[in-house]
Amino acid sequence: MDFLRSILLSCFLVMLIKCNYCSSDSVSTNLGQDISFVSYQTDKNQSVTIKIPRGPTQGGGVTYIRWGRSCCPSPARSIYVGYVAGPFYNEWGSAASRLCLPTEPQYPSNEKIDPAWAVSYLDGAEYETHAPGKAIFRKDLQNKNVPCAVCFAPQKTAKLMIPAKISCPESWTREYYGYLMTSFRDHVNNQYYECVDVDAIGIDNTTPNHDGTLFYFTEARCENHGLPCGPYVNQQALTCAVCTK
Ligand SMILES: [Ca+2]
Ligand SMILES: [Ca+2]
Repeated sequence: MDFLRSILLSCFLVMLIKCNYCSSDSVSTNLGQDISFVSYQTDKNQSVTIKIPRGPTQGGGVTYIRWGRSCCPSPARSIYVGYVAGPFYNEWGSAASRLCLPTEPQYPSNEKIDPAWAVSYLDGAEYETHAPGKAIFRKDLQNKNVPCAVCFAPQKTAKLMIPAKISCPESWTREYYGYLMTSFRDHVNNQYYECVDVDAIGIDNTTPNHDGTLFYFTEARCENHGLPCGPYVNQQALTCAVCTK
């Protein structure tokens, strides 16, 4: 916002100069204070000061997906909630990302795709947390399907997912934290890392195993794999934090 104000003020100053109201040497400002001003000398040697109240310094907001939940943390607002979906875990091709599908899709055309194979498939998402997940998430999410919420955090200008942290840097707001999850290391469909909420839930009545696109814990390997042991621990689920500012 300050950058935009600087540009607007610069344009204003250029307009003043072009209109021969003043020379650039006679112009002064106090940008950065609560009330900005521009002072200049008119061609009749009169001193004129224009006050420009400062607007809010916050930005227009950012969006993020809260994986594993169907609501947004206050004061963020929910744009929509839905079902996580992505490519089948063991097929080549398609995409490398999951989507938060809305619960009410819109199909403006009734035309079927023919031939049926000339498409990219989206499948529902399942937790593959197995036995360790019962302790880590304090509930059994195995094979349950994954909800999501698309959230809008007003008055923010930046967002950041930090792996291996549950806290955010000073002056940042933690939107949520959880566990860093992605596709299985030996499946052919590669996926981005996503931050699944620490209080993740499963969609009701989705316990049957249909696979689809799958979420696994991520583990940092410290021994003989390049990461320092001590801060990083083998066989321990990596965390994550989603931060805004
Ligand atoms: Ca399922
Ligand atoms: Ca499964």
